[in-house]
Amino acid sequence: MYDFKVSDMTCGHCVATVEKAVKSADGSARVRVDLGTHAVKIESQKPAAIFTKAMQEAGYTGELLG
Ligand SMILES: [Cu+2]
Repeated sequence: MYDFKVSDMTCGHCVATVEKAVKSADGSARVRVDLGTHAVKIESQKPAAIFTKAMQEAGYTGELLG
């Protein structure tokens, strides 16, 4: 489980874009987004770096908290 904070995710459209980016990096990842706290929790066997990169490419700054 990776805990990301995506501070520049501000609306439902951002949530959809971030979710899509996560799924494009790992199609079997499970992702839960809380817009209020800018939290993006990802369950995946793949390394966290691929999600950081995918979010960056989608235009968002994903900060890995743990
Ligand atoms: Cu938005």
